Amino acid sequence: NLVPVGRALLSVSDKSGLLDLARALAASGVELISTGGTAQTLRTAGLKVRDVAEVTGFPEMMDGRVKTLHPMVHGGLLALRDDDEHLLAMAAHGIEPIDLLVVNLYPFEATVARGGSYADCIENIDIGGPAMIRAAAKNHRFVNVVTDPQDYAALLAELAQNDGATSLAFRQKLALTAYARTAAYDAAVSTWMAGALNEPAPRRRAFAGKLAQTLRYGENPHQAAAFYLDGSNRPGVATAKQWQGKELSYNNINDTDAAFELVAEFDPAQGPACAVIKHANPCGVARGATLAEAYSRAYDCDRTSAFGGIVALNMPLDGATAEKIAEIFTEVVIAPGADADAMAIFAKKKNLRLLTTAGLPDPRAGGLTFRQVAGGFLVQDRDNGHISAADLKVVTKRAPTPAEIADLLFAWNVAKHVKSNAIVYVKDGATVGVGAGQMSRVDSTRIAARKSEDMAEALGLAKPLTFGAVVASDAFFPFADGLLAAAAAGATAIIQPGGSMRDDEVIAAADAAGLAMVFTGQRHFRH
Ligand code: 93A
Repeated sequence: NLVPVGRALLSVSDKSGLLDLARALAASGVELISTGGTAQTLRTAGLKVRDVAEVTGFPEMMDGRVKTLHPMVHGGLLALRDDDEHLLAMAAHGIEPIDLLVVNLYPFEATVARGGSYADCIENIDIGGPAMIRAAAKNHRFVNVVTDPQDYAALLAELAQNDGATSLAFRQKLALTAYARTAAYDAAVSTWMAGALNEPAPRRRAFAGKLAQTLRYGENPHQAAAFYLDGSNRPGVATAKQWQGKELSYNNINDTDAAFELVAEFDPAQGPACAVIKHANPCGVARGATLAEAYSRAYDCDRTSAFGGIVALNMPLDGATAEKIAEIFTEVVIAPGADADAMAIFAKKKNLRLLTTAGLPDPRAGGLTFRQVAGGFLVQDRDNGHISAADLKVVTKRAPTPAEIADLLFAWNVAKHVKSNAIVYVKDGATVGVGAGQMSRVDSTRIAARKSEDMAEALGLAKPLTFGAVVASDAFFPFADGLLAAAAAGATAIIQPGGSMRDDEVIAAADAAGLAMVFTGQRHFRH
């Protein structure tokens, strides 16, 4: 199954690594054929190359839209070298076999990313490239196809090892990569068109990502896993720079994402904020006068759970905050930057992973989220819902005070990022109890209060901090019991969507307990 490489067609938009590859191929006697720009680059470097126009007998035309779309090219890629009829057809038409195709496509994704116009994006949809890639990949029994400059070295190593030939196993791997590339390319076109035409995002779409890295394992060690990029370039764990520490695990990536998306809800223009995450749920979120104080207050919500947690900051990490974080075992810290002091402090903590990003994600941005079910997957718009003070409807006799309103909105923003049923107690811009992921809302309410009791005991406080706190509930209270549990824990005000059949009963219970309650009219389930 070793097939020698005698002729190569090179047609690349990204010309990085091209010359080294072409030189090595030419040195081992491989004949080079190329399209306009690629041929010019090769010639300028002194390499001998045949123009594809000479092979096809047609000039490149229509602004390059038609250069390689020709039987002389596609016949050379698709012909079966062990089929008499194919060989006769090649002979009859003077078609020469092409054994190696090196193509990377017009930079469609990059054109979209830099905000190219509609016409610009359309012009950057490569047609001839994918056609050749798919042809060569189909004929991998004989043909090699390389679509990524990162694979040039592996190709040269394979050729060197086999005296100028490649193995079937190698060509099969190349073909698999090639089809992943053309599928991702067309998915990017479909995604862009859905946006350009304002088509409701989840409909009529193909989805694909680009492999960023294979992971050691998935959620558990017996599960293989990998990390894919969706090409959106959104600031976050996918595009962050890792400065130190071991490679991120599957769970680290998931939790780091949860942490950063949550902290991004807190506008840095209004001061520092910090979120500490465990198992994708926050165990503490706080604002502070300084970043270090925000971290300490977040940590104080649930010190037990914060151990081995993931910390996200809404501002660049500074030395004082780094020192505080370094006091306990922390898996990952993510922030929109880090100063030299912070870097020096973390450098001594080799296992701590530090990630920095170019900025914060926009919590109001659109986008899609995915969830798998057996036999399919669910697609929906991101939950980018947002509430401000003006949207709140006071439903109780007592209206919340301005301080309560600030905390209610804070709690609401946190609840959006807590697995349902979510109950979040907040006091003075810091969570003091979080109840997550329970099947009954009243259980979440009790768990949050109990955590606060535990912290009060640990901190030597007379009373749990839920006394005088406000509470957010991600969805309505179906009965008064959850609200009564919050009142029993000492809560003074409540924020919730409203809309229960028993709203009247719940409102009456709030009035009877002297609570202020506001409805948002918007729900934040998160499963
Ligand atoms: O416009 S195309 O879709 N029509 C073609 O026939 C064609 N053949 C190759 N674009 C085509 N290509 C692409 O041109 C390749 O995929 C590659 O990205 C690019 C290389 O052009 P040049 O060598 O002129 O820089």
